[in-house]
Amino acid sequence: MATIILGSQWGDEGKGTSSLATCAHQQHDRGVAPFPAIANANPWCKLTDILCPKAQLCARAAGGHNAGHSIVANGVSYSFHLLPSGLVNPNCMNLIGSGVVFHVPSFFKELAELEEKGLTNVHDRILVSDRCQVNFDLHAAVDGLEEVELGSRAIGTTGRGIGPSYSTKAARSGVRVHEIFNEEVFERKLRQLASGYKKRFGDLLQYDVEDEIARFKEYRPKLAKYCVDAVQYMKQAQDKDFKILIEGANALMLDIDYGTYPYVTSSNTGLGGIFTGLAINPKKIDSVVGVVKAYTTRVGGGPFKTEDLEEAGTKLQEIGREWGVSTGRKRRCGWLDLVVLKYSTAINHYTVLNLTKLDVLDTFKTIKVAIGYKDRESGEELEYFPADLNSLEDLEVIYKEFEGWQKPTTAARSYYDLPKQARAYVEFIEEYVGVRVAWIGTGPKREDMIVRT
Ligand code: 2SA
Ligand code: GDP
Ligand code: MG
Repeated sequence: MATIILGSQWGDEGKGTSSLATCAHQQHDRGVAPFPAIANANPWCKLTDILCPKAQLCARAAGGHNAGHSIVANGVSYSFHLLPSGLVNPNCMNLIGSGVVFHVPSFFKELAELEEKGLTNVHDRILVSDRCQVNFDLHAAVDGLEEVELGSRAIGTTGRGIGPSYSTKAARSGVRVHEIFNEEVFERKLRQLASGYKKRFGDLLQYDVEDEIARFKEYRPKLAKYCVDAVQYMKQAQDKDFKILIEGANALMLDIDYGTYPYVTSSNTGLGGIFTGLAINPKKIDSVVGVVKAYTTRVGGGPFKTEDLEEAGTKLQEIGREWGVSTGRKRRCGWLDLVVLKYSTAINHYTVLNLTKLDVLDTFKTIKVAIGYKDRESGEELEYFPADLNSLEDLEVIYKEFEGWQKPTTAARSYYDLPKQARAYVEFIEEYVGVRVAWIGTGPKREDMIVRT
């Protein structure tokens, strides 16, 4: 069976932490190749037996090394960008699915960093689909130039070449991972791609295709052992009824079709992207976990109706330590927007919610939540998120105010340890969106997660 973990807002909701929770320790079928058999012992996963499927495989479906998941496990802080965060669990196999844009240097760099931090066997527990598109350094160079071209309308990308990689994929001029191993085809296609961009940007493009080709001569022999036919691999995993955890990257409001276009990333970050990026059987999905931050953050440009540019926003940014995991950029902060969450739920069909970072609200006297938008002129109220971003400008936010609990919540271990005002907040959210909040994050550590039974 499979559990899908998806970001419900603009990202950085704590999906990595949520994934870790679902990667509970388990003892699986010894010797079922190609899944390694590893003894079970995962001290940080004490709560997870209650609720979570015990993942044997953690898979990513879309995005690239623009994602950033921070996880604190056993007192060590890990950062994941391109790799699935299931690598933290020594029992878990990990797969980079076909919908991911794959940056080879980042792959090796991230593996080395995780090894340095003490994670074991990482090279034996990671596989990459040979159908992934290759994200070249060329794409990053183009990403930067496209942002400059946009001027004041820049997206605020991570600069990781994500947009250009998906563009070349859609234009059918991209290079796939399996093509890396056909040197002649690989070099011809990369030179062609570079010359196309050279025509467009001229000398502005600071990029040497022969350098990148030379770097791939080194990567090629090292990379082969990680590449698999992910369709066959997923089929085998599902036939054997393995417990699969699918880790979403970015979040619904950054989805290329459903997000705040054009201020989005270039993949389908919602439920749809899981099916195109991984050959998962819909009948095997037993839950879709929507991860919801107790307030809202966004990195980069684009609309954000509940953004608070005053004291509250600054306080959320500081207490929540809201900095990008990949780029270190400050995240914009504001109140929870239930219009966004309801919209996100209508697309991703969450079966359960994980509310995170409730503790960040601990010291607020009053907490605001958006429950609707109102047209400034006509007074007409709107409960759904509109497609036209221009129309958003004419809308003002209708807030509901909650009394703050002004007590620490991090020590709470059960739902009824939470102050009653915090419970009222949680219950309002679940009532508004009609989905149960089953987990509540009250701190960055694994154990700071209340499981509601
Ligand atoms: P891109 O680089 O083309 O995907 O950027 C397009 C938009 O998507 C946003 N985006 C993100 N937003 C939040 N978190 C992301 N991951 C990192 C993190 C970000 C970081 O976890 O902190 O380190 O800055 C992420 N990745 C992409 C991006 O800000 C653009 O608005
Ligand atoms: P992701 O991209 O959704 O995986 O989220 P990020 O890792 O980019 O950002 C979430 C940050 O919040 C990380 O630094 C986590 O360690 C931290 N975090 C996760 N859950 C909680 C929580 O419940 N409380 C607090 N204070 N921090 C949390
Ligand atoms: Mg993140």
